[in-house]
Amino acid sequence: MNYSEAKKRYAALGIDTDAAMNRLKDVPVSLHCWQGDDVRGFDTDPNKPLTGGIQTTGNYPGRARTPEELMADLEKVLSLIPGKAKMNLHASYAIFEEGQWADRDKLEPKHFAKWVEFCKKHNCGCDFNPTFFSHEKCDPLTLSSANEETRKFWVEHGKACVRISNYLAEELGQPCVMNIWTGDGFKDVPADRMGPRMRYKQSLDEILSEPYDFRKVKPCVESKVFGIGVEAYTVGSAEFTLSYAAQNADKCLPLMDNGHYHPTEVVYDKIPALLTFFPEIALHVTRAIRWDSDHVVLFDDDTKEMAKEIVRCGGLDGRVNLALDYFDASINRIAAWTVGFRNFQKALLYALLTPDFTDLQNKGDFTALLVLQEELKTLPFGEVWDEYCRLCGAPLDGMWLDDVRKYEKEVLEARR
Ligand code: RNT
Ligand code: ZN
Repeated sequence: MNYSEAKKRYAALGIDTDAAMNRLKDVPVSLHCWQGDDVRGFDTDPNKPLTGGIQTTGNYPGRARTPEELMADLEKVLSLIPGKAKMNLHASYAIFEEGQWADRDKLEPKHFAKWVEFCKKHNCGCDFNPTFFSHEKCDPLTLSSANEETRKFWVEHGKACVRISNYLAEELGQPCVMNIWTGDGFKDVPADRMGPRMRYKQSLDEILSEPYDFRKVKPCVESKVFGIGVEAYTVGSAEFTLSYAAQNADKCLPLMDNGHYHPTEVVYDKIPALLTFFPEIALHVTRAIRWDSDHVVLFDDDTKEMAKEIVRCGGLDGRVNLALDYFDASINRIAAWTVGFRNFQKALLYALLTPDFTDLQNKGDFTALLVLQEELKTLPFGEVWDEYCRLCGAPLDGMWLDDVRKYEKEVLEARR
């Protein structure tokens, strides 16, 4: 089997493989900078604990410790992936000139100038995230804190991030998706569940009162069910963030992370549910094992089904903002980034190669629907994937791991 034979097999089902590849190659998918340094950032002591209920586990050698190292690693990843990457930064990745450190409420666009340079060099846009965790002003709450001074500090951080997102969008000529996620919540049964939510709502209103053009800066609110050490109560629950986004649909989007729901809930089913009401939504693609463990994204059924819904619901036409969100510190971080990005590309390509069986469903021919859906699984997808990698000038499967090993020997091992 080669590509031209595979192309015929798909053509027999009415699928144009060339069109699918050409469609996918320009769809931006955000590459999260935080896989490279275990979510530590540069603006505070990198050895402080990661808070907010998220956790990286493992101590594989060679994590990036400086902006230069992180950019070098990202560059390596960019050379190994097909498709169109967009950068995704957290505010904690601000880059300060000697003696110019600023706290999170005082961050400015200039602290991201080096990242803009990096994105321009690689011809990519940039998404952004305020960092409401791993900081001494988490009490542990941030935007929902009962301490007015603390709450204000974090609101100012959010506003600063709107200005930075605007700068990124202007400089790079692409919209900047700015995701608001806080780990605010409690380990044990709270006395007051409503108060923190009322304050979170007020804080969001205050942050979004900072002027911005919603076509350029796209604030999102990400929900969560629970986190480590925050097991009993999460302020930004699913109902809370979804209601907020629905009530403020002219200025923010809902963001769903597929690690943030109860284990039998599936985000792929929520995609069309939200798109019925929201013109635009955002996703964090991750893999949860038993909890929001943020394992590397696989080419698995969950990811494939998400990609299918994104494609089927017109998500690639700007209705669904796509971002990866995982962090594994137990394996080579470059390989983790690369394989996860490639897997999501595979899932999207696979979805674009899936015939539209809506007619069978509407006719009630569930027998044919089941049979045909199953038979798709053994089509020569690998040939089309290889061709897509060639089209994008990216290495084929089997051809990049040695390169990562070489980089590990030459660059990562020197980081001791
Ligand atoms: C945490 C959320 C959030 C973070 C990143 C670092 O559970 O998924 O999106 O992973 O902002
Ligand atoms: Zn997330």
